[in-house]
Amino acid sequence: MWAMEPGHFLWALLFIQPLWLQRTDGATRVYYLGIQDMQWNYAPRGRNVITNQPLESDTVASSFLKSDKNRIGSSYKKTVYKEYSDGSYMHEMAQPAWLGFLGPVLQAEVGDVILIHLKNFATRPYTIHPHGVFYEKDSEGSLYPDGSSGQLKADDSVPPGGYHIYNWTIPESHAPTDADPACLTWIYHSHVDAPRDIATGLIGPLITCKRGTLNGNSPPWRQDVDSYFFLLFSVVDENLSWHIDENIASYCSDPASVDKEDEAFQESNRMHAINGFVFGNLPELSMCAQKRVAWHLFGMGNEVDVHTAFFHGQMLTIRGHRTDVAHIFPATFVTAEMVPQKLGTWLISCQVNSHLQDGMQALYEVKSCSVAPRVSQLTGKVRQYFIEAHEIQWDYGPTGYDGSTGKDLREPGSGPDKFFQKGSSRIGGTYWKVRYEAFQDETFQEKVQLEEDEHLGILGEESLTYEIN
Ligand SMILES: [Cu+2]
Repeated sequence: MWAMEPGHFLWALLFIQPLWLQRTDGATRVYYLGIQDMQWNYAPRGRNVITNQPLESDTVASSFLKSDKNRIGSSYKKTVYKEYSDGSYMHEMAQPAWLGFLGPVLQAEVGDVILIHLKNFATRPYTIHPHGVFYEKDSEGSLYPDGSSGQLKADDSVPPGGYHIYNWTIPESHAPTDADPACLTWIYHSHVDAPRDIATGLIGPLITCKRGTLNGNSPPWRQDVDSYFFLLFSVVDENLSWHIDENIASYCSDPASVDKEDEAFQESNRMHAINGFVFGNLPELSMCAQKRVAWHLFGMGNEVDVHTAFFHGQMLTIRGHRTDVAHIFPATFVTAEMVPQKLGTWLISCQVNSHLQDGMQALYEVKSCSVAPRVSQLTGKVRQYFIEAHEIQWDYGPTGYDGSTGKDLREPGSGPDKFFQKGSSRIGGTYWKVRYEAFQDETFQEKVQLEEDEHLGILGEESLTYEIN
């Protein structure tokens, strides 16, 4: 009978053990993710929640959301990551409604292992590829000619019906630094054809936290904040989706009339979304006043995906600096912290003009949650300003000359003449504008005149500054 010396057996165990087990001192966090097709509605409330208008009376919102003979409307087939309770993939885990079509929140601490059991229930090959964690070639989930083969290639494309286990770790080299917040914002996404896979819906959030941040619950919860949210700002380009033809066939009433190259058709499929919701349809962003809130913000997409996320009414701290606007670019990950001070319903909007108009807005609610409101402890002065909105004619080139060339701004062919030449179909260099002007008191009779404010031009005449004592 075959037998092994006890000492040899231990040595054998050491070598059988997968490498990732030796690199960690933390928890092993196992996730069962299934890739599933689903129908997604970008505006489940059927109206522009921000303007409180039905779609019919909102021409901008309806250009994206109303289906027609050659328009898809608000619903699209997508393919997304879903989380299941175990390897039977029978019981889908509940997700907060505000997460939209994003995949489940993956969380881990420094020293942990993340094991993703990925099963593909969809009809194309997909993968899962992470940012912010350590992986070997068998767990990268990105298809490109990296010279890997065999078992190291299986992660690069999981076919329909296929299954793969991805091993990711968070070693010290990937840990949040002392200057970082407790948890860093990352993402995961499919990377067979990343732009098309992501536009189809395969993207989700991931955080890596300092040791001791997550509690032992299932799912774990950050102990350092009262609530935390994940927001994806993206002009989701459904024209890139693998399902564009099926969506045309399913939702356009006359699919044959669709010209996929038509710019207006393409624009109607660019959904200016936060977590896949447009025009204030994002639900249940609710938090407590005076409690710590973390916002994990990220962008994805194209050159249009330059976003400035403005949180009305509250302040954010990002990288140790106070701000109320977060800057988000494609594949940019921002961790912002907030302690909401003011109760009520507040707006989150991208401040890029066209994005704001085209629906990239959501509402969040700050509740009292039995914490006594903070007593104001202001010790500074009361600074009172009397400001009048005043119509003026503003000349953009009052000297009449180009300061860099000395030429007349209206000289034909000079370059500036296209802005300053006045004609039957040109306005020229002077425009009616409205400017804030400061007055001495509530009679609004005597203007505040400060020589040093001359450089302000069209800006308000007296700058409003506050000093902190
Ligand atoms: Cu934007």
